[in-house]
Amino acid sequence: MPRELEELASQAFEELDKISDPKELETWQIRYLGKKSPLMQLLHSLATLPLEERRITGGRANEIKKALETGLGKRREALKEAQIAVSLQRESLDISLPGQPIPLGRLHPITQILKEICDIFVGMGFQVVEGPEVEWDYYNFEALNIPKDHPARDMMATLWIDFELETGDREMLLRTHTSPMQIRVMEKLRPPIRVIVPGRVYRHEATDATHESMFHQVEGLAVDRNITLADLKGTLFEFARCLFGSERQARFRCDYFPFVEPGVEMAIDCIVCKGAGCRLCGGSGWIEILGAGMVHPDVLRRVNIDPEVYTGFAFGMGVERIPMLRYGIDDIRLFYSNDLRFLKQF
Ligand code: 2NL
Repeated sequence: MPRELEELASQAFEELDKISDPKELETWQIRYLGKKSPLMQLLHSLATLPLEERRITGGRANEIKKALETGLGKRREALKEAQIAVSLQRESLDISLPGQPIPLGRLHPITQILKEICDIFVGMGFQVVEGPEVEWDYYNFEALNIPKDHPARDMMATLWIDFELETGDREMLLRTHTSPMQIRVMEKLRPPIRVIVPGRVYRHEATDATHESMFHQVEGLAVDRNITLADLKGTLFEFARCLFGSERQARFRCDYFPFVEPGVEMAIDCIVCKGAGCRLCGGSGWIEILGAGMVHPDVLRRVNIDPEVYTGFAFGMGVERIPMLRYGIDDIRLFYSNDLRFLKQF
């Protein structure tokens, strides 16, 4: 019996050493330490043995049982540790790896400059209003002293909406400037009025480096008692210095727009050569940035504002030109061709 016992023990230890899986370990435990295992059967039947044999066999069997139990415990521990090591390895996170960059959106450069312009005038007490891009001939032309046969209509090549009255006249268009909204404001509100109108405008023109069929304008209007050309000059000079730098000089010259009298054009000293003359300013030292004037009395009368009591100044500027000057952009079409390599620079 003791020899069989020893063989059983050495077989059990040999198998135990090869076990690498908890399920196998369970099977092993049932086989060698379970109720029906030879070792346990033997321990149960000890009472039937003669005293001397019982002592020797029993003592050895109990030793082996203890040794197997210890071996089992160690193996179980080892397997558990190996499993933890594997899962730690699998779930390990390299926190030194660079993260996935989240692409950030940004405002279009024209949106940015529109906001900058509007903010300057808001700081001087103007209110921002926006209006429809599809307009009536009346608001875009007639109300602004531009009747059907007026040559100014040729200057603003118009995109007409395909819609005719019984008279054959086309009456709807894409606005060629944002002035129609100022007419709407003067129809609704009574002075004092101070509004600024940013927005898209449209022209029926071939596209090139300095012309787009859609571009942006900001126009402004102030109507009150005692408004003079000095208010116009002061307001617009202050605007130019906010936008282009406090050292800017401004020059006002006569110009003609049908809806103002007198009309002026404002230029600033060239932001590149500071007036000396260069390629940007065409050698003149001056850059024209906007048109303006005192609102024509006929325009005021048409919206029921008495020109004997109230006067006003108005101005308008193209928006795309400003970042073009500021950043040296030589083609207006870059703003609207959706090339991220260009747009991401702003
Ligand atoms: C330019 C010049 C100008 C106005 C716009 C205006 C509007 C009303 C009445 C009188 Cl409702 N005037 N706007 C006046 C002078 C010039 O724009 O070169 N724009 C790009």
